[in-house]
Amino acid sequence: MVEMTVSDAQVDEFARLGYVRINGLFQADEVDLLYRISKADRELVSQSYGRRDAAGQTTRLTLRNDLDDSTIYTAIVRSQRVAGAMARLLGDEVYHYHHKVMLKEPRVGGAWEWHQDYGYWYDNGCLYPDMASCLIAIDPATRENGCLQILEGSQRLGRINHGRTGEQAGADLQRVQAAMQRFPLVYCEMGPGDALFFHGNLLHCSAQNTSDKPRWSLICCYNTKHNDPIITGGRHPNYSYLELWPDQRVLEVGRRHWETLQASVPGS
Ligand SMILES: O=C(O)CCC(=O)C(=O)O
Repeated sequence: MVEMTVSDAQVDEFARLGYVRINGLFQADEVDLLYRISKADRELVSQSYGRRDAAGQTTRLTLRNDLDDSTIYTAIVRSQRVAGAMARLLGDEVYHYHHKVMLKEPRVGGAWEWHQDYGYWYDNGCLYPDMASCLIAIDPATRENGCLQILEGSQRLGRINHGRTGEQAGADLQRVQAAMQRFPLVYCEMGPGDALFFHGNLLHCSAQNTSDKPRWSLICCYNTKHNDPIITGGRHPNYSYLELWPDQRVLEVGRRHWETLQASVPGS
């Protein structure tokens, strides 16, 4: 069982490059459960909604501000491996800001335009950009199925203004183009269970999925305790203590979640 702690070198890398990638953060049996559960979870799909990109193509996601302790998603959000690592990277206690499953479907899955997450989290009353996400691949993510793209080190630009691009918030394109000449573009091709921790000001996007393979991922987003939003009633929650769970809970909770899903299948 992996008891993950982030090294000083990784903390330094996160500060310099705006991201840290940890391959195999979730082991085969854990990610296999996450895969089976998410693909069989009819509620997840029925609660999903679409966001149109600039070209009019739609990509879907299911976003949750709340934690349901009987689900594998929550066990991952609460895990030392993700939340504990995130606290180390951001240098403070973190709380759950939201999590989402991105459902980029074959052939139809639209793009996510260039943006910074803090570009719009700012509007929720967060004073500091001390916020970050951890993307965990459920399906293999490749250039063909529209893997995440990042501009390495671009978090150093600070927050860029965002406007509407399709139904999404996109960063000012003149600045994105200038940033593209200054920071290396990295295609984050990932295998199931690989994780990418990335800073709220890191410029990122993903292309349309023109392949015949889905690209689903779980993204867990955290805010720091010192950055409790200055307004209440925003799109995502204000600070509340996040209880962290030992890493083995992912398998324990995941197995129970899978059994519950199977028991709910008509005719089972
Ligand atoms: O996973 C993707 O394709 C993009 C996700 C993203 O940009 C985000 O969640 O901010």
